[in-house]
Amino acid sequence: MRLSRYFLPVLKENPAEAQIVSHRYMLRAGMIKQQAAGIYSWLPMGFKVLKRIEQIVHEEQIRAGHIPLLMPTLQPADLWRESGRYDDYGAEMLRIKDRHERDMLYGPTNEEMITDIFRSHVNSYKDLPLTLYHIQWKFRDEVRPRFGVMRGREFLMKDGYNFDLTKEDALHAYNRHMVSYLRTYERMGLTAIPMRAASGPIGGDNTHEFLVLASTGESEVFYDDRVTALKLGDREVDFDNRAEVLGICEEFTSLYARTDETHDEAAFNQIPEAHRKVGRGIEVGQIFYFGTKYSEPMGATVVTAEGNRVPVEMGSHGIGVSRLLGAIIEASHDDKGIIWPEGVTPFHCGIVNLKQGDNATDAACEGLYKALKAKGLDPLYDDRDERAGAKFATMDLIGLPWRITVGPRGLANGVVELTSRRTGESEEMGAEAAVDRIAQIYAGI
Ligand code: 5CA
Repeated sequence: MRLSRYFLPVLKENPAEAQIVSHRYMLRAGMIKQQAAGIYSWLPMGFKVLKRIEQIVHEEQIRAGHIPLLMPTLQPADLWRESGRYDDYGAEMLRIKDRHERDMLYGPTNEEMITDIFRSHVNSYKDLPLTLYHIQWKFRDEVRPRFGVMRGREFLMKDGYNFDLTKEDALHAYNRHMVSYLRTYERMGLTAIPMRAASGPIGGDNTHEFLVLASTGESEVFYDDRVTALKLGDREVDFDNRAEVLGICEEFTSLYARTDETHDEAAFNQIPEAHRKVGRGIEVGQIFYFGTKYSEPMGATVVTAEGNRVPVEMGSHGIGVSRLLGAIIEASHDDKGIIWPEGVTPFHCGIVNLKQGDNATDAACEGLYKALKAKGLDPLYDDRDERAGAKFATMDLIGLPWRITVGPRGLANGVVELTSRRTGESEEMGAEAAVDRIAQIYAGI
C-alpha cells in the first residue's frame, strides 16, 4: 500500500477522552473512531489488525478440531425464555422489538442459539463429540464502557461451544480449548496466563480466565511469577490425545494464578516471597464447563449406545477478539507509539523515502516495494511529500516492526537502512538483502 493513497487519519494531538495508552494510540494512529459510547468504526488500519487477529483465532481453532459457522447478531427472546436467562440478564441486554412487536435482542453471547441449532439437527451419540464456534459481534450494555475497544458495548468475540456425551469428554474439550488458546495468544506476541476464575452469568463451576499482565488491566491478579516463563512454543500437539492435552494444562495451571474472585490468601502465602506477585491483568478470554445447564432446560439430548436419551454435556469458550487489539498495545508500546508483534502487524514493514521526488530514491523505493510484494509481503510505502521527521514519527506511531529507510546518501553507497521498531537498532545493507531479511523474518510466522 502507498501511504499517499491509503486512508490513515493520524492525529497529532493526544485525544482528551483516552485514559490509557492503547486507546490513545488507537485513536492517534487512525485505527478506530468512536460513534457512540462503547461503539466504534474500524478504520482501515484497525480493521486490518482485527482481521489478522481473527485469522489467527480461526487457524488455531481449526487446528484443535473445532468447526466454524456463523450465527446472527439478533436473536429471538423466546430462546432465552427457555433457558431462563431472559429475565436474569438484566439491563446489560439490549432488547429490541420488531415491527410485529416480537421481542428480540442483540446477542451478548450464544449459548441458547447454539443449543437450539444442536437440538434441531443432532440426535445420536454417534455425532459427538462436536465443537462449533463463530466470530461475531456481541452487544452488552455495559454500565461503564471505557478504555476504547477494551470495554466496548459492541465488541467482537470468538465464542465456541462443545457438545459431548460424558463429563469426561466435555472436560477434554475444556482442556483442548485451554491449549489452543495458549497458542493463539502466543502467536500474537502475548503472555496470557490461565487463572482460576468465577463463572458469572454463564454458569458452571469449572472456569479459567486468560489474563495479560498490564498495569491498566481491570482485574486484580495474584500469581507466582514463574508462570510467566511458561511457553507452548511450536510444540506439536495431538488434540485427540487426552493425556498429552491434560499434561499441558497441568503444566500451565500448576503454579498459583488467580483473579481476586477466587483468590486464597493462605495458598498464596505458600509461594516463596521472591515469586509472589500481586498485579493487574486484562482478561482476553474465558473458558467454561457447565454440563447440562442449557441442554437440560432446552431439550438438547442424544440417544446413547444403550438406547437412553440423555442431555448433552456442554461448555463455552470465548476470546475477546476486539479487546485483543487494546491488550496487545498495552503489552507492546513505547513513548513514540505502538510496537506490533510480527504476528499481527497491519503491514509487514514500512518504506520511508527520505527524498520524495528525487529520481534515484523514488526508483529505489519503487523497486523495494515491488520486490517485497513479489515475495508475498505487504509493505506500507510512505511516498508522501513530507519531511523525514514527520515520516519517522508516523512510522513510530503506527508501529510496524520493521522499517526500510531509503535516502540519497545511502544509495550513493549502494545501501538502504533496515531498522527494528522494537530495539531501534539499524543496519545498512543492499536493497535485495533487506528484502530477503524481511522475507526470512516472516517465513516462520
Ligand atoms: N459465552 C462465554 C464464552 S463463549 C462468554 O461470553 N464469555 S465472556 O463473557 O467471558 O466473554 C468472553 C471474552 O469476551 C472475555 O474474556 C473478554 O475478553 C471479552 N469481552 C467481554 N466483555 C467485553 C466488552 N464489554 N468489551 C470487549 N470485550 C469483552
